[in-house]
Amino acid sequence: MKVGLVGFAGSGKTTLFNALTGLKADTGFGGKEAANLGMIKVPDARVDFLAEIFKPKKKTLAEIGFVDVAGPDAKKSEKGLDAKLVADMRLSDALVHVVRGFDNPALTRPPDLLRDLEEFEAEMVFSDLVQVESRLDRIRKEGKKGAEKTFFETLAAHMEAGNPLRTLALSEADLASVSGFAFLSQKPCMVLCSVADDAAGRELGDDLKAAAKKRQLTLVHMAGRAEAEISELGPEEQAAFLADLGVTAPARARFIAAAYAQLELISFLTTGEDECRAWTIKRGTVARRAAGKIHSDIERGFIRAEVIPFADFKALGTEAKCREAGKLRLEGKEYVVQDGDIVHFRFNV
Ligand SMILES: Nc1nc2c(ncn2[C@@H]2O[C@H](COP(=O)(O)OP(=O)(O)O)[C@@H](O)[C@H]2O)c(=O)[nH]1
Ligand SMILES: [Mg+2]
Repeated sequence: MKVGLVGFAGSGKTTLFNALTGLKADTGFGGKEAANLGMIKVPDARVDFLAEIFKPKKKTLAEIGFVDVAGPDAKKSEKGLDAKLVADMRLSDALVHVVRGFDNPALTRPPDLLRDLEEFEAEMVFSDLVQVESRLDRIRKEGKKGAEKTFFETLAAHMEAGNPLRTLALSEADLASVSGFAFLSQKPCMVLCSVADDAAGRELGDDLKAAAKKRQLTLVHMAGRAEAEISELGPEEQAAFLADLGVTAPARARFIAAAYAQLELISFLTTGEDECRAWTIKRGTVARRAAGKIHSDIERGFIRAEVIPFADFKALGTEAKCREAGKLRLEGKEYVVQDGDIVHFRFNV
């Protein structure tokens, strides 16, 4: 899972990247071209519980990988999706769009969450529209008629009206047929408002909420710079400073909760003497694909999955008792894995 942090230059992306990952990448405009890469571990009490019981050599939490995509130089323009930026964004599984609500002295425009949200979302839609138009040009040149032309015309019309592709209901087959484009406005996305310290504990405006809802985007807001500083402190100090800001949990915890919901992520679990581990998958993933998260051999040689829901395991305490109580199920390759499933894959290579 790779999440791209995107947004206009100077919107506070790298500062948030630091707050979320605990790293210390350079902020401000250094003319830096390379993207920052980092991971956040997803705290999971279920993994802790399993590790208590199995006493494995290793306990491994799920991770979300972050790419702080290097934005264009602010002096060239305050916005702009150059080719490299778009290419980086297309490689992300999901996007977190950072919008600026704090005053940045390096920029001429005053902060405006709604304006930035609408403008940058429009840029992403535009970049997709250019791709669709170029496909349509080719279809027209080749004199083709029929379903393909109609389909791409539908996409174009939707975007010309200013709508992201994510709000267009498409069939599974249609989605698969355009997956190669890696459309930006179709990616799972949430909007992270980086706000001034005194706004951290306040509700966001209704106009902003409406603009997000129209685009099927979740909004999260946090005081990026303060959170980045707080993330460097010890646990007790953190709690005191967070209370001052008017928030109850650190940025990372709030972010993970929102990201799992908006990006439709769940975790399944594996246990053993070597390792107890959580694996992140998209909701709706079938057992065979989930097995591929662990190893491609397990996906290829998939025979079946032995599944115990975590709640049952927690209540009964051992695998043997779960088996006796009929809580261990055998599932086939098309089984849709559920959040908290403890899965043991049977496979042959
Ligand atoms: N006041 C304030 N300044 C911030 C905040 N977040 C970032 N900044 C400052 O804004 C500038 C740009 O931030 P940066 O994270 O580098 O933005 P990026 O270009 O999107 O990566 C830096 O000087 C930061 O110190 C914030 O929450 N509040
Ligand atoms: Mg940056």
